[in-house]
Amino acid sequence: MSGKVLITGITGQDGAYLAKSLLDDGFEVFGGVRRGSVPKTYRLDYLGITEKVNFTQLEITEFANVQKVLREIEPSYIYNLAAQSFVGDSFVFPHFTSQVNYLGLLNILETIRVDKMDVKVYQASTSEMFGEVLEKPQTEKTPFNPISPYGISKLAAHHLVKNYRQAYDIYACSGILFNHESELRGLEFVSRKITNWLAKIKKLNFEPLALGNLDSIRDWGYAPEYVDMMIKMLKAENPDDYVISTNTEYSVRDFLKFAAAYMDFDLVFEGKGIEEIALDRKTGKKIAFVSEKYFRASDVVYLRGDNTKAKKILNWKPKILAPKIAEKMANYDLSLIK
Ligand code: NAP
Ligand code: G4F
Repeated sequence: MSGKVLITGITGQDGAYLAKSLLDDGFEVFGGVRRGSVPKTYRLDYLGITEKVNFTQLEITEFANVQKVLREIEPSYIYNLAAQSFVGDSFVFPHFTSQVNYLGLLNILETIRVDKMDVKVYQASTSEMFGEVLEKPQTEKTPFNPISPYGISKLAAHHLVKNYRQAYDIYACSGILFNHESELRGLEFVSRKITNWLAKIKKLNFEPLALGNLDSIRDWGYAPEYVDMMIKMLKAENPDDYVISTNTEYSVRDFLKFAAAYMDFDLVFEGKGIEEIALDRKTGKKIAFVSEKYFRASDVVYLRGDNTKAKKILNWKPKILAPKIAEKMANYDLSLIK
């Protein structure tokens, strides 16, 4: 395969893995990067692809900038991954979150419509749109019921994709991706927060880890497997939306136990609610505790995706599940500490 691809959000977890897969497939990859006071290419550096990417300055909330970038590159494919992607922060920055997550996509789709561009668009939708879930497990047909400013902004963008596909015959599709983690996950997300902090307890004798809702359940997959699915979606003849998930469920407490076990901590939990603590059975040392600080104004407490459609139509099957993901991430975070 070949052709020009624009990835917005290339410096993020998924952007980096996606760029690697597309470069391996022979595509010419352009990456949108917004200005910062320090370089942000560490994930691309880790994958050894920084020199292979064509970088372009992109602030997705600026219509004129989006127009300029699309007109200059004339990509055949756009993967819109740019987002304020941290649900917790969306309660603090709801306006900013909708500007990036909704208006950013509108800027792309409007440019395509006005210029009549021949381009396929992938939009990063999310299981957070299911919110307080109305069905278990969730499928492409499950009604949405978001309960965070992030979920609401992403649902608006999801509807925009459907609208531009229907009204203007633009090839645009959404991947409804459930949580996916990796060694390159941001430190603010619970999986990486756990593995990174436990490694510091193990090797540097750090203080215990503070967490929020340990009972929250997620369907965790492995990010490199999920970006391959994004590519399959744009290779398909017709645009469509797909749930991408593992159809398994684990709690935050489970993930903590998996990562702890890999580091040789045998966790035992004591207390209830915000009094709960996790001790290492062997040493009696406190490893983690619950803190009100990490609870959200409203939290999605159950997500599990039915990936039957993706399996059937795109022949995709995830192999790496939460216990293995926790091990891989724990191993990586231990290796970062000399
Ligand atoms: P991430 O690591 O937070 O990366 C987000 C990317 O968006 C970064 O490159 C960031 O750039 C860029 N960005 C943010 N605001 C921007 C703006 N105003 N203009 C241009 N670029 C901007 O997220 P991720 O985990 O890779 O997720 C990728 C996408 O999938 C996101 O849209 C996310 O909402 C969605 N999603 C993720 C998951 C998941 O579990 N990972 C699940 C479902 C959906 P900086 O480096 O400058 O911050
Ligand atoms: O790791 P999280 O912050 O991920 P969340 O909120 O599910 O969002 C991620 O997945 C979405 C797909 O479903 C993406 F769209 C989104 O961009 C992002 O990638 O939190 C997971 C769960 C939540 O219920 C949270 O309340 O873990 C709970 N949690 C408990 N203690 C914590 C903590 N979350 C964080 N970040 N930090 C804690 O200390």
